[in-house]
Amino acid sequence: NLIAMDLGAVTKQSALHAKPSGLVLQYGTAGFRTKAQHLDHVMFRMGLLAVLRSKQTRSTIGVMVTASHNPEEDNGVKLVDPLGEMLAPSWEEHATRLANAEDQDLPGVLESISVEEAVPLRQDAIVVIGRDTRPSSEKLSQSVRDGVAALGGQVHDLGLLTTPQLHYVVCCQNTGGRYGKATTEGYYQKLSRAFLELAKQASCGGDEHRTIKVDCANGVGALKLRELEPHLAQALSLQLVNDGTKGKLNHLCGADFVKSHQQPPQGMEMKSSERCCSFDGDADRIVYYYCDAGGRFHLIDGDKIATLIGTFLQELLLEIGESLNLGVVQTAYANGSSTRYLEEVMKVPVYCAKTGVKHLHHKAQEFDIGVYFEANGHGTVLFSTSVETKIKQLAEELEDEKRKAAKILGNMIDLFNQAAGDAISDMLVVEAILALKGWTVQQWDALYTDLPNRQLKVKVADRRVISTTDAETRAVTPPGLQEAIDGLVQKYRLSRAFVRPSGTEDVVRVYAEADSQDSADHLAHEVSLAVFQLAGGIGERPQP
Ligand code: G16
Repeated sequence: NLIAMDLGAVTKQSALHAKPSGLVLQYGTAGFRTKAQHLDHVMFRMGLLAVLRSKQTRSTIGVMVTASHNPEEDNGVKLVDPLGEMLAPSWEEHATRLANAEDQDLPGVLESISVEEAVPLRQDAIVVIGRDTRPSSEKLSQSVRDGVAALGGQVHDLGLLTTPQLHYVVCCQNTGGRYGKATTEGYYQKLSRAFLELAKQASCGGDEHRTIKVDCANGVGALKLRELEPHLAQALSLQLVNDGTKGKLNHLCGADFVKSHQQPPQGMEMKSSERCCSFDGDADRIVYYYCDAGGRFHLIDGDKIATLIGTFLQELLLEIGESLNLGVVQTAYANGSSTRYLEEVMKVPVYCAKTGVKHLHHKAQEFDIGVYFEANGHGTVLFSTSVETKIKQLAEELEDEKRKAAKILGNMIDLFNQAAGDAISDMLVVEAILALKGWTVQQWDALYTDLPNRQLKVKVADRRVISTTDAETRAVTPPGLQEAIDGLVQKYRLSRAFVRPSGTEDVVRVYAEADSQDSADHLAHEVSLAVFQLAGGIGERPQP
């Protein structure tokens, strides 16, 4: 029978991708991530799993080989579900089980997943693969291909790709082209067409040639921006920094570095008030920043991107005369000032989800228009199908100013990558909004003032000793940790702090905010010490 034949091929192939014994990995915030040399068997097995998922959903499934913001030596893999979303949670469990099975148990685990999920084994399977620019990625994506082939699946290897491009392609592939053409060329065409329309609408009052400096984290974003640029017909010029020609991926550059260190990336020369932005290693995150006349660095993070977008969409809806239900989803890392601004000034409902776009995306789907962004710059906007249809219809039916606003909104809908947070798409969205509003980067920044904050990492023997509740804002274990944090927070004004185990790095993350930078720094340090003492810190004690 078919399954017996397949499993024979799997066992033979799997011997070439043996699992280091004793290694245990978890499907974390964004798939598996660890040192690249430990991932060969995981890649092969995710190829196998993608075939089962593809058969079960009768759809194309994506596999992305990347460790995104992690150091160059790391790598990782995540699966992309039929509509371009992150893998369903029950399949994350299968992924973990499969990745950790000892070699001899692999056929048994595959069989039990197939039975549990009622996978129609005779169904064809198609898997699309993408990878980032890490030195280890090419070989690891070959291991994914081997896994897909071992179970008789068909592979489309798209090679170097940004993560959001893979999500886009998978979504297009499974929606019969309604979302766009399922190629990178189709992606550039869709985004640039919408952007050029918006640029035209913005330039009615003057010259709208814009330039932006982009730190590409020495990653795949640089290659893809170079492919996109000719499509932008000079409505936007891109000056690429850290384009991968010399520096190391994510090293002293990229969105994660800029956000967590609150300083510009290496190699970025900023003239006063110039708009600059940073992508991360696989171009799914973006943060903006600029220097003022006094040389002070100002970070504009995901919260402020969400606020700009939310404000603009609200204004458009008002002009069109449509009251739709617009909500914003954030995580515990959202700056307190941003949440206050959204709730009190914009008067929109705000929800706090657990870290990981999969959680935010899910919540955002509950709204007509769901804006979701993590403070680290990962996010997008989701429009319900009925809203999309309605707005595009109104753009034909309405007159004058209302029609103009509906057209702008229609193009905005096309400009967002609704399959995933996307640095390229988000950058074009921000550039279009600033042009349409005639805003400078300072005007945008002035929407509200961030509360000073600090993020730190603490090394512990086993970060799983920390468990959390209330969207990760409170620690349940180890005993005494939350009480310690509560006591420390009380010492400072306007303060808040929480800790959580990272799902992408082997660290515990600490976040603190307070009324001054000094207080935020002290609070973060004291909380780090509490983690070190109560959660089994290893190595050097956290230094102030
Ligand atoms: C991934 C996730 C993000 C998350 C980040 C950090 O980003 O996609 O949603 O915020 O990891 O997660 P953690 O704090 O659990 O390590 P990326 O850009 O690395 O894919």
